[in-house]
Amino acid sequence: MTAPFSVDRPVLVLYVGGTMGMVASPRGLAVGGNMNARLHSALATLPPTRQARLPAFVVKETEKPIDSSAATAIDWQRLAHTIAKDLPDYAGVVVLHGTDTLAWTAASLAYQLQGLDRPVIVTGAMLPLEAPDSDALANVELALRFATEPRLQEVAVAFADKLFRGVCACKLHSEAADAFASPNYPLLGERVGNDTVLYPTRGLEAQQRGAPRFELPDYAPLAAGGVARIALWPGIQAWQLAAWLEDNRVQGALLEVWGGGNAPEDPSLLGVLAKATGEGKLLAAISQCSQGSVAIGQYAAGQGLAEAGILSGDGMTPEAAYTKLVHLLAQPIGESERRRRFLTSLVGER
Ligand code: ASN
Repeated sequence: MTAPFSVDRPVLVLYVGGTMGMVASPRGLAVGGNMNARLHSALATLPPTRQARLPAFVVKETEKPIDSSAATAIDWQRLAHTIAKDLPDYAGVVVLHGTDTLAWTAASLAYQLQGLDRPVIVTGAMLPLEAPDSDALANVELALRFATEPRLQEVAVAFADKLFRGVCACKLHSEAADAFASPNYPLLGERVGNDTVLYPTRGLEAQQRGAPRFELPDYAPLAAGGVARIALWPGIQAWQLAAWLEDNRVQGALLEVWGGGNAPEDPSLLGVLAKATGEGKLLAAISQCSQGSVAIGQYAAGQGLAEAGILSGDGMTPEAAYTKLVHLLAQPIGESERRRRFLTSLVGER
């Protein structure tokens, strides 16, 4: 990660799985291979002026590309290691990923690859590369163009003509090509006509990139169920929460509470939360609303969460908050440092 940026280097395209590379099978769409040839022949159908604007690229496929619904924290870790190892040889990286958990991977990569000095762009498609009216080609083209943009120094998601901060993106539509959004942060860039436009003042380079400081801890212990995600519902019972939080294997949990940071004022429920934080478990809360933030303690109905030691997740997406808990719990740091870092913006996630 020390080699200086050079536009002379090619872009590394990593296919890890997802619909973009899928082909029909008797059981429905399944992961296909041979992405190098398939991408080159698809890009060759673009008008020559657009082809001329694409950088040279090298395609690599993971040993066993997957449907991203099967991804785990181990896959996030493996991908970050691959990128960290190969990055010095490339101007930037494009990850071709399934859309279902694309935002989770992008958020996790952002924490692992802190201080990036070049672009890592995650993209995918709602339809396979060869399908009629597929969005795949346009997404690859967009990602390749941004992957050689030296002012872009972070993990981003390129999708449907838009470039999002990776740790702020989420999939909001299950069918439309325009499937991704970044509810609490503006676009980092977008396609306007035939041009790709970057808004550099919104990027990490301008805010807090600093020196490369990759953090590549072992996620394996957490991947075995170490962090739970629990959305509250009206009428949730203390015993139900306890079933999750009293298990020794659970080291942290993301709670999805109401509105601006509210939960039932039920002493037994709050008691379960306080017991868990008292045992050193890392518990954080975000809102079930996808836009806006939580400010725990603003309402009386949220005071109990504050008193139980629940960390405020501010305006983080579930993907950003969850992967941050995994990342912090995987590191050999003390509880107070974990809590401090959770409340600090590490890569523009809050
Ligand atoms: N199931 C696919 C995946 O996430 C969905 C897609 O890529 N559009 O791998």
